[in-house]
Amino acid sequence: MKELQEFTTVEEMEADTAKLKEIACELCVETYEERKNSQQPQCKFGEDGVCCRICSMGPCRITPKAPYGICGADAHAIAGRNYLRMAASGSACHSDHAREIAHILHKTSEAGPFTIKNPDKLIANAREWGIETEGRDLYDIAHEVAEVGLMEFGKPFGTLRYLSRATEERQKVWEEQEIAPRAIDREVATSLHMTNMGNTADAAVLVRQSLRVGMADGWGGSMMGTDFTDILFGTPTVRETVANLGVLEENQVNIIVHGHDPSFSEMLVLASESKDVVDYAKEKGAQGINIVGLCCTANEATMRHGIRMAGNFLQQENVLLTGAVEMMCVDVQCIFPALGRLQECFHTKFITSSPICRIPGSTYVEFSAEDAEHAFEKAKTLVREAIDNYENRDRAKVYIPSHTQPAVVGYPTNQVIAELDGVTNSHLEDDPRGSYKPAIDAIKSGVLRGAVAMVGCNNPKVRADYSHIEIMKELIANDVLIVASGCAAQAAAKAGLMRLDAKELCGAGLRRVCTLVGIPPVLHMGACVDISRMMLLVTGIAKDWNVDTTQLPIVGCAPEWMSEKAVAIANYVVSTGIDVYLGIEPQVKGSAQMMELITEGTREICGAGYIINKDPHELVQSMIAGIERKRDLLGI
Ligand code: NFS
Ligand code: SF4
Repeated sequence: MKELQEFTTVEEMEADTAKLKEIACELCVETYEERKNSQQPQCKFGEDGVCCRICSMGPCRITPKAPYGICGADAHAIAGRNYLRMAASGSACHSDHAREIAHILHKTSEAGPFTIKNPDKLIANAREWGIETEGRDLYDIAHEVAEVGLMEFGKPFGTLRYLSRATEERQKVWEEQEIAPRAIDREVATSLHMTNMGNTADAAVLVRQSLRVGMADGWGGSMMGTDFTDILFGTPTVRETVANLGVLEENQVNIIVHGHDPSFSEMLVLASESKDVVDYAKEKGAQGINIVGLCCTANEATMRHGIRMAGNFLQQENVLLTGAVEMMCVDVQCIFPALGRLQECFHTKFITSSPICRIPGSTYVEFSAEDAEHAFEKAKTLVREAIDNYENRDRAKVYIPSHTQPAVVGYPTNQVIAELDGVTNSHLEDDPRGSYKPAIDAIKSGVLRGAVAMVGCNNPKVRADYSHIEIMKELIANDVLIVASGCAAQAAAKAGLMRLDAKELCGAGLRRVCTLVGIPPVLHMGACVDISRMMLLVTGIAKDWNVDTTQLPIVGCAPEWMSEKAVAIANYVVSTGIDVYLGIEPQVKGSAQMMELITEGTREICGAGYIINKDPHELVQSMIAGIERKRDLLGI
């Protein structure tokens, strides 16, 4: 019998990081750990959310002795405004990314380089929006869908189109509670307006707007980003890949794609596959071209091409420290400016590509929708430059940690359902989406206790990946199925939890489901924008069950979050009626009212809120208790 491959532990990953840090020390460069130490103690006012610098009378800081800012704003107003600004910025990030994708969709043509890979999804989206499809050229339809999508950002009247995908009950809640988002940009602008000096000082109102601007992301920008990306580059399907730093190759040209917007990385992947480029690499003495990913660009590329994943957020410096990277290509978001300095210690070329993300120390090669026609040629030139750079690699500086784990990835909503449908093979011919019934039956019978969406980042405030992995292991041991995205998904992949044989770590029920269906217990659903897929998955289950999303034994968890995007996400997940378990405290602690509003107050608006606990073991216990409570209420 084949022996079970070991799972990779957090300690082993930490040992790899320590070894790479030694290299950094020898080279006299710092990493995030030194910078974190040099920031200690971190500002308590900032940590508690009670520092205000939104006008030049300030900065004002709230203390017992100074309970009001110069204008009279109290801790609740200040913490509330800061919190809403985080949500608005997060929403802007995902949505602006989606806008760029929409512009790319608008630039598609038969001749390429950007084409339509999923015409069925395009047609479905067009029909949903009442766009004529009969007898029309595919690309005409695509351009109109893109235009209608782009109007969602700034339309003067009405609420977002995608809201109609939710359950009737949800739509009613959003309408009645006045959190149904209007145009995406409007919610972002309104949030900035409300938090400007001399505007809203009522924390409850600020929290309500946080929900609304979050919704503009999850049921607006992110959902569009995901849909349009599928139309352009294909809906992901199940495929095998490998994760962790060991995916870097000693004898190949290593190119890293890092960031979020997949249109740049798609071109690089295609360019690296063209025969003349591959031949050129061989001519230059390399065995091949190895494109690997970091952060959400890795998730996008792995789900569509099986591109291997070098790691998640806190591994970005590690990747460069291996000394084996010819080129690091980044697009937008979650990119350490530190990379600009770090690459100077190596032969690595650091390429920035977006006007949104310009970093000193990088070479800027713009990739944008305006210049879509030349994207492929530009990508080819870059790959050739990376190949030219291969001979400059200083072998004495190279250290590639050996850890890798195989992973099965690529479970968008319909794939999850189609796979779970395999439990009873009740898949109906005339229902292309597959039936949610087997999934519902598995939950009803208790074979599955419920599901958790594991999402979010790494944060140096806690051990990298420790909370993710501990929580996931405990959940699957308790028969809770996991869908994962973003850096949480990569933590799972690096640990081995996306292997089919990870079912050995599961409780009897989940193990049976995994065996019958042939899925790993942690399902990779993609990048953070793909959390919108999770919303649709939960909605589909709720509709077939004839309940509202808030009643399901399903929760969200971001144990190591750090980004403003996570605040936007948490707000739309809560708006969808799903509790969110956080391992890092939101920066509002200086206001008891804000703490109460985000943990309890939102329950009166949309039936869900945050549960915050810095101890991952306690967090997972409260999550399981929360799932069981929902089951009791459903009488199952
Ligand atoms: Ni999500 Fe993706 Fe990672 Fe966090 Fe950053 S990569 S959009 S924000 S750090 S999970
Ligand atoms: Fe101070 Fe008020 Fe200005 Fe904020 S808005 S900096 S609390 S004066």
